Amino acid sequence: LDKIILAKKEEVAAAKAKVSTTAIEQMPLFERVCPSLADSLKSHPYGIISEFKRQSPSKGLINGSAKPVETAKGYEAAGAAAISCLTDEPFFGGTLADLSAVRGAVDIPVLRKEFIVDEYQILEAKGYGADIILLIASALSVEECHQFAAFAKSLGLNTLLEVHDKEELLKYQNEDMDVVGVNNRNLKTFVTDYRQSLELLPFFPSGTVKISESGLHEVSQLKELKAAGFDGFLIGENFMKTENPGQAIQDFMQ
Ligand code: IGP
Repeated sequence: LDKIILAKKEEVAAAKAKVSTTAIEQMPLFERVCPSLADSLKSHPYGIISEFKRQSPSKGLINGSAKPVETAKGYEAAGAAAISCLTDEPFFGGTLADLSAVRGAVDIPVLRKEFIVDEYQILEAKGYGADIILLIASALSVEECHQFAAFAKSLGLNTLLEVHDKEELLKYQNEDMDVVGVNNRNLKTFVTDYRQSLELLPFFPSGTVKISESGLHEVSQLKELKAAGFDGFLIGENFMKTENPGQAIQDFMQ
């Protein structure tokens, strides 16, 4: 993660030198009103945020031929509550062009899946059509996290806070976070275990909209987590590893 964050800071500095914040604020999508992620999770079966992900550091190439528009349309048609789109290129093979393509293809909320280290990326998220940003507790100080969430709120964006353990949950959670996600992937070992979500459950303040992220591949896991109190799920690889991710989520939810 440290390596990714360092690289990201350089990437953002280069992007800033190329495109001014004023230019981003003038993008046509910048003025949009973003739908609520929490509402969408509640009004869709299982509350699945399905992810467009070509590759990852832990799995390597997952899908070399998937197209963002077709995948996003397939996800929405199957009943996904939201779509997560990776925009990190060096590690995940995603781009801001993917985000624009996904935005143009669907009406459900879209998450810019990115390592946010600077407010500039939050402006970009809005300009390229995202409704939600991700803030990763492990990658940010508590102050940064709160500052970024407040900034996102001022733009009308939803914030998804990602935590890995009880310490992060208790330290980083605040009223500007719309949804909190437990990432079941251990960042040191890359091993996923959905029981991590169950373990953190008692430590959520009541009323928190919460999701479980990563390593989910069985409907039985979703049923168990849902019964325990989770409002939604972030699922990527299980759908992306197939030739037709839209069909895969449809089959999964049947
Ligand atoms: C999806 P999976 O195991 O279903 O493909 O996981 C999502 O949770 C994962 O891609 C993810 C991620 C992240 C990627 C969760 N947090 C932060 C990049 C950065």
